Amino acid sequence: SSSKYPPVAIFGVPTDVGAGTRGASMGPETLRVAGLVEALQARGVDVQDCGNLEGPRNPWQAPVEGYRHLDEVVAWNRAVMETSASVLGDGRLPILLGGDHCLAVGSIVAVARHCRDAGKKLRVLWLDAHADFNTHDLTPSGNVHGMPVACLCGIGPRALTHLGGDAPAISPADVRQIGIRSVDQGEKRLVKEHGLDIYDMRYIDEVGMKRVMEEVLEGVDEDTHLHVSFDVDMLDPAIAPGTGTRVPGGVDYREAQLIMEMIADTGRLGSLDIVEVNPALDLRNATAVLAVDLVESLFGKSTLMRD
Ligand code: 4U7
Ligand code: MN
Ligand code: MN
Ligand code: MN
Repeated sequence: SSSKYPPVAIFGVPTDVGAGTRGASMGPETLRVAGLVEALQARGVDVQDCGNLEGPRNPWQAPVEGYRHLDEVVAWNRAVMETSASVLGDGRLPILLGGDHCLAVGSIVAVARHCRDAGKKLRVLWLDAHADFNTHDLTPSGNVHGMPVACLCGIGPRALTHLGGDAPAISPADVRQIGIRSVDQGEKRLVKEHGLDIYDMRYIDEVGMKRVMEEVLEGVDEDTHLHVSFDVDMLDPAIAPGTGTRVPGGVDYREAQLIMEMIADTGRLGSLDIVEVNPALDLRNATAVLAVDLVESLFGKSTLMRD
């Protein structure tokens, strides 16, 4: 094909076991309805839609030892890890359609192992309002979607930290977080202790998104695999109301486009999660439509005349 992107494989993960609000389980279908596959094909990308994974239902229980639904979270993540690994093994770029953000554990464990085998450097771009660095004793909710970055860095329940066998899957030095504006009290301390590289909303306001992205992408070269974990609650709720944990003061439309455009310019995108889209809270599918619009930019569609 004429596309400068590798072929992609899309798979849906219809669950909200890690979330505190129901409805993200409907994310995969709503992203398809918003035209994700067609938008990628229009970019010249070879797209395979693998359908949806299966897993346990959401039991909707109170936390047990600081975790809600840990067994179910682990089961879904195991399926995600296996699917993502097999997609990468086929030479395709995996696109996970969540589902809630707990699924990034399985997704990134698979990507990290792939990078190790291929001798590539991994950089994870975590686009989110939240740092997702909670632990069972710090979490105010018990919701595991607030914990995936900590789990990936080796802090969390053994079933998740060791999902891929060895731990930690990644180092905090591999991660750049963008759009952050809600970090819990104890979580703040832990984030500082581990030196997580956070580009929060205040920093974005002060220096501008262009400079933020230059810093975030510094050192990315031909041996780098970029993993983008896109929690749609990074976006301002005024443009993306369809998500369970809205936080005011988010990334606006042009800033979000610039994030995606500057990632596209590197040509190093290797894998993608699109998570936390909740159509039950949305207005006319606006959030999924916006997510698809942003994915087009991530795959090189420029709003200006640079194609
Ligand atoms: B998401 C929260 F307390 N920090 O842990 C928590 F504010 O994947 C929210 O980023 C976590 O959407 C949000 O429950 C998880 C809360
Ligand atoms: Mn998140
Ligand atoms: Mn979030
Ligand atoms: Mn959320």
